Amino acid sequence: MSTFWKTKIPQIMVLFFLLTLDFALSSAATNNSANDSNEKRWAVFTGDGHAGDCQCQGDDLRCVQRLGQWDPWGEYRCSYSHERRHGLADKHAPAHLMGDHVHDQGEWMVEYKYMSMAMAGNRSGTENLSTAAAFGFSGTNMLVAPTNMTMEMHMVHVMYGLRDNITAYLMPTWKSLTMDHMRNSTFMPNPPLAGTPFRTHNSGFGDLVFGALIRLYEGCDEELIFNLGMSVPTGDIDRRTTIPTGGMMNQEFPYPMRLGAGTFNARPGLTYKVYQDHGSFGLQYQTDLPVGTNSENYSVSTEHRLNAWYSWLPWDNLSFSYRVESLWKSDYNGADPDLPPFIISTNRPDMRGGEWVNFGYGAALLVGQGHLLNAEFVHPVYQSVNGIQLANDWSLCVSWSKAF
Ligand SMILES: [Cu+2]
Repeated sequence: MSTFWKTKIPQIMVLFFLLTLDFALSSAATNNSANDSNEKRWAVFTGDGHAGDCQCQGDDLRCVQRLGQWDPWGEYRCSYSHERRHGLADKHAPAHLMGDHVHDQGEWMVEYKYMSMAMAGNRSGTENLSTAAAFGFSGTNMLVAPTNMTMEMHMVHVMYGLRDNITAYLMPTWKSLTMDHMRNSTFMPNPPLAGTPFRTHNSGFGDLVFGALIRLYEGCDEELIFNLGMSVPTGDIDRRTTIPTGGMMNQEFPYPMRLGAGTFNARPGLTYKVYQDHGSFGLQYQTDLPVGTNSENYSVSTEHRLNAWYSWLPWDNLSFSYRVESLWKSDYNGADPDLPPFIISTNRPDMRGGEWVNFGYGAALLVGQGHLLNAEFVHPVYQSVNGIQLANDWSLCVSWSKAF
């Protein structure tokens, strides 16, 4: 078997596990609701003691109202109406994702999202390395090795329904990047600093993300949404710092400390969601593809993300999600001539790519008049990086949103 497929095995197994789990949960729920499960699925349930749970509207076969009481397993919830879905806590995908839902014509949504991602320690392939071992590794980190990094992002996400099936969105981003380093004991530019740590920081506007979400298909309890997304290079890639050399030299920030891609990126994606009586299930394929080369003669990683998640909805206003993500990133193309590759590994365009499998645990809460609070914690369970890079440790995303 080729090494390509060998490295894909954990991802494929995990996705298969999640699909199996979802079908098991969904068939268990169908069995629980016993009588008329067929009718219920197609939303013409008018039945028995729970008859008041649903009212159906003419021929469109969608439940528009649930008059039920406390219903911890959601067995009698009607999940088919998109109007109805707006009142449920799992109406959005887990917090780290976007492009998963559309709005009705004329409806606005405003969201504030905060993400913090931590990277800790050096890694090559699937092996962790000490800082001592990172110095000089593969002809880089000769002067300095990175040790930790934090990437914070503040995002304002505005959506507007142009048509019932077409929603436009705009998302300006603000980035705050912090990296810790250790100077090699043979550090030359400013010898008194040899063997000492230092921290660099860079913050400002990142790239501006916008696009349109086009619902290609809507069934009674499922929908398929295409994301015609892109980004424009509003993030600065030319900033400089004198901190590494203690003021001796003014150098450009290395690749991961830059605020944007420097290129226009295409960000097409596809999301499929299934609404069940007790929750919802989603699959998403999302890309980030730089177009051409930026002013510094390189282009950032092409990214492919495959996500599967399940949101369990024990109550209308509270849901819990479990998510699996497979992420593939290429190395950078080209190279910025201002970044000497031997100094530090973050100056190496051929040490940017890799493969990650992440698990995410989320919760969403609807409070007041439709305020949705969404939070998710993510950690990697598998990561294989090209060359030597900092290892991902964890990521947290929280958001507030409201549609009106
Ligand atoms: Cu929205």
